[in-house]
Amino acid sequence: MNDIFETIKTIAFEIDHVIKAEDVGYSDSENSSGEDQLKLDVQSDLIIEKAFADVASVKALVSEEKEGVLELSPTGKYTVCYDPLDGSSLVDVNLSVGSIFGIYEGELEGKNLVASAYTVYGPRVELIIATRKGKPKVSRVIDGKFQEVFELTMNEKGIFNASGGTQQNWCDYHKTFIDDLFEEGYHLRYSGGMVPDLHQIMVKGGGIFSYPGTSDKPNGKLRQLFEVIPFALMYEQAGGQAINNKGMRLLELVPSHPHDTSPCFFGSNYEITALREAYGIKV
Ligand code: AFP
Repeated sequence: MNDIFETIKTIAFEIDHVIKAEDVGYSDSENSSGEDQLKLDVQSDLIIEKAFADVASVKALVSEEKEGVLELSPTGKYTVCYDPLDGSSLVDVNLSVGSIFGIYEGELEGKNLVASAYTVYGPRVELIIATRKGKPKVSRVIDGKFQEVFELTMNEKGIFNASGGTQQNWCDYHKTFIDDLFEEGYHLRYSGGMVPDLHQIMVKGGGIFSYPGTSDKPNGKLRQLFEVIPFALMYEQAGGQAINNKGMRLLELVPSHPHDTSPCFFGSNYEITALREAYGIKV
């Protein structure tokens, strides 16, 4: 998989350059989830598609920005599912954004995710890689190249509480769960970008990020293949947990369509235990 990780590093430099140099306006198109695409989404998608075109181990690509599967090398072993520029609507306000990659071997489902990676384009450019072995590794661009700086390890309990979705559309027990954490002294942290929000919780040692099912979006907003499952591997390997609203590990999800979403909760052990209680999930 090293060729894939090296390609992701090249992609990170290119997308970072485009974010800094290019127009942040809307393109004329929508993505497969019906959302308006920014020019940056389209450009980032093209950069990734071109970069993987000649990587022999990549059998196919599935992009959050496109419908369907793009077949590449017939002898390749892996399918790379990616969100080219998650949180792109935050670029105009100059907040951090990121790219997310899930590397699957076999059918596109959680148990076949062999590795995941995400890039953070912020004040610094960082790349985090998780495999099924060991802690996720954080590399940072120093002197023009990625250098490993530390490993992600989550504490048993954190201090941050981040929940997505419109509060008026939360169900009562989600609202109670979130309010109770604030009553306990948790700090609100929510930028509206999945990458920086989940990254912050892991780097600072713990807490919880929720994107619940809501009355307007019963299956949440975040996509299983490109966002939810890749981050589930990160959290589990860092010593945390990642489950859905029924208590199922997100790494066991089986999407029936590439763009399926799922309610999702990523956190340290203490907060996920509290979530199970609040949601009435039996262990
Ligand atoms: P954009 O790519 O449209 O900026 O959406 C970002 C995102 O998919 C994810 O990065 C956030 O966690 C989530 O949406 C925020 O959604 P809410 O605004 O509904 O909380």
